[in-house]
Amino acid sequence: QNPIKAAAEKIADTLRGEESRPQDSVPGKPGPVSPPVQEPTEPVQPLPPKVDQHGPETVSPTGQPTGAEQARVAQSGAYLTTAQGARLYDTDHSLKAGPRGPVLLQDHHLREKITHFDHERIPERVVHARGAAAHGVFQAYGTATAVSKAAFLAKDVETPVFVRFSTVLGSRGSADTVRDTRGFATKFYTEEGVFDLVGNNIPVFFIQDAIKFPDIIHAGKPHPDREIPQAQSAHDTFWDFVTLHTEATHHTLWNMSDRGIPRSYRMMEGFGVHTFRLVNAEGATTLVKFHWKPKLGVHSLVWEEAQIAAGVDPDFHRRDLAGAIEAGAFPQWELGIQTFPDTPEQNFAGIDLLDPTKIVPEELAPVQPIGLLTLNANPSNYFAETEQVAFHLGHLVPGIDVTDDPLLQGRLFSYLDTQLTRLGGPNFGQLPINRTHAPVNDMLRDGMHQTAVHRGVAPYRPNSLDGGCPFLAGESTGAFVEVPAAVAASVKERKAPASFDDHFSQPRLFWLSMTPTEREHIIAAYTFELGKCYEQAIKERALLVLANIDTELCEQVAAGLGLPAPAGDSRLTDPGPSPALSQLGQTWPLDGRIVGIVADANADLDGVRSVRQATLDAGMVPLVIAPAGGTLGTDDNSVTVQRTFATARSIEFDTIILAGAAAAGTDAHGARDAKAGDTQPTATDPRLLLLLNEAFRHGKAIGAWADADTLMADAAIPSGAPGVIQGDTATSTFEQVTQLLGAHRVWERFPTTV
Ligand code: HDD
Repeated sequence: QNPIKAAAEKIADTLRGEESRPQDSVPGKPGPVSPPVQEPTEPVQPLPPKVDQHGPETVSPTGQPTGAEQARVAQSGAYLTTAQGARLYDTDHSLKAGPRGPVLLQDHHLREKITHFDHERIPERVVHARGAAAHGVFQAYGTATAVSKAAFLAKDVETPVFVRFSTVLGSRGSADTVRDTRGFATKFYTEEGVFDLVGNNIPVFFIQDAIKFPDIIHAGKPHPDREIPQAQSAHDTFWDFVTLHTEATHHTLWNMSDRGIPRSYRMMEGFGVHTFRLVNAEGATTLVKFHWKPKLGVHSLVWEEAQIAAGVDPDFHRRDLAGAIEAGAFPQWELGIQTFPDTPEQNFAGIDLLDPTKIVPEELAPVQPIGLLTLNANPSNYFAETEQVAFHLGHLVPGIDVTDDPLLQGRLFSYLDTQLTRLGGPNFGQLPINRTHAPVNDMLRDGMHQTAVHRGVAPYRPNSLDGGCPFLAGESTGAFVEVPAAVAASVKERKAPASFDDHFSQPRLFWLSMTPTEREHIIAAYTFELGKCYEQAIKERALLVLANIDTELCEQVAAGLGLPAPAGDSRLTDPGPSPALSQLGQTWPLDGRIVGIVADANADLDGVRSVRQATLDAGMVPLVIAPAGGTLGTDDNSVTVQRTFATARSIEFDTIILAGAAAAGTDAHGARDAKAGDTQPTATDPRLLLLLNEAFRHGKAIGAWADADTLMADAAIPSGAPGVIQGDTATSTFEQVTQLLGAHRVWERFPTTV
């Protein structure tokens, strides 16, 4: 058989989804994962779509593939065709009058190819333009049935989901690791219709009323004259606004904390932010706040890592999410609710539940778990799924309703409206990623991009010509009926309630809940961001705001800016800490963590192999780093190199382990300096020293199982420093390092200046 034809047929088979998933890799089922965790970036057959990828309509409620319907529609048959299905014999040359002649207008393929290309882009999201997403499954515990009749919350019900994470300010091509809030939007394809939970990784918002949203976003986006800086809050307009509009203080403080620079989307909390209203089968209502709790804990980068990643790997978070899912380390979150009685005051412990700049501390209202989210499949096509997904807070199901939070109310308008421009018309709900899994029988008709072929002659009610169809449902037949919540009789006015006036006591609560290390990071963040502002008046105003949070915070930032600190506010109270707000002090699972193993040809390669295996066994990803690429050791027992001193940067690794002789620093010379026939050891490669020094300063565990004193000293790592392990064997070194990894970083090394 013609080999090209054979290859084409193989690709066609793959596109039809005929390859089978490994039997034991059951997406959505927590527990042992398969295939075993491996380096995410290693190319693995089959060709795309790979086993870790799904299209929107290829996943059953349990996450099982149901047949690659989408791939079939978009790509069926082995031959390249026009959009009309005519097979093509050449796509490399335009039709010309002779080989050197002018191009002929009649070349339909040329015109179709170029025209389609010219229109490939759609407007990016006005906010949250940069994002990454994954498919998954939500498995309800049944613990919410007392407060909500939503069918997908009933015990053991499994619901397919699509989750999109994002940054707020940057453009679609901006870096992942900038200091910003992260979006956490979840689409539940329930049997009663789509439910969207459109939240953030920060539980409070900058503003209390949606009418201020254009103001905060205009202030945060790049300056309108030069369009700089990209994806940053460290500039005058942002700080101008948030210091004049002090209801932004709480959210800004969270942004300046480690929450503004997450280590991974997999290690972020998510919050519905607003208070929602749940309704149970008896019609009783409860006010709730939604929380996503990551199984891997809440972890952050340090600022220097975030900055390095923005240059070295701008796709850091996107790559991490896709890589973990591809490797079988499926990220998981528990969905939880804080519940509050639905009283006319809509107030809990003195906190106005309609004010989206306030949290209710978990110590006052514990988060009760109601289900488990597992992300188990990467999208097959970024544009079709991640870019075209359209979330909306008005996508509700019976059992979940909104409240009068003025921020939420404005959002209910904005999300539908924005899709009309972004997705080009009112039929975006028909896009595969947005389609509900419930039966649809609407009377919406026509419009741009209508792909449904509606039948009947009477798209109106009442009608007799279509036999009265479709019929109206009642509550007993699953209708979504708004909760008849009372509205206090009042007059029309543009005002906020007095209970929205307190802008500082919760920022102070947050500050007082931080450990010294976290406080140090906050001080450094404010000092950096305000240091990037030009206008003195803005810096001075920011210090006045900080004086209302905490005197020490204000004084330290003032010292960094070289400005006098305004007098502390004598009215500062002590609300007491909420320990749940701190990210430190616990031990977390290690799934998907990256272990860098530095080795060279003279290293203890048996030890390297055993550390690699132990890393895999622990559900982590080992990456061997060597002076140059290729393999180390003899052909039949070699170790593959995944990173070289040129491609490895410390940000990628959660720990660095130095193998045997490499640790001595005598032979780990760079490929750059090495020459064939070198017998004498050359000086240690400066890139290795940088790797170690950065890993040290960023609080990462470092291990070695040969005498590494000289190398550590050269890398400016003090002798006896915490978290630097000198082991006897590969195994004991690995074990000691692993002990440290559970705490995420070696916190004893902080505070530092990063
Ligand atoms: Fe918003 C997108 C989260 C307030 C207007 N928002 C968007 C996304 C997230 C949030 C996660 C990205 C969804 C995706 O991945 O497609 N937004 C929030 C949260 C808010 C919030 C947690 C406050 C609690 N948003 C907010 C307000 C307005 C908007 C007050 C307007 C008045 N948001 C939008 C939008 C976007 C959006 C312009 C842009 C793209 C889109 O909706 O689909 O409509």
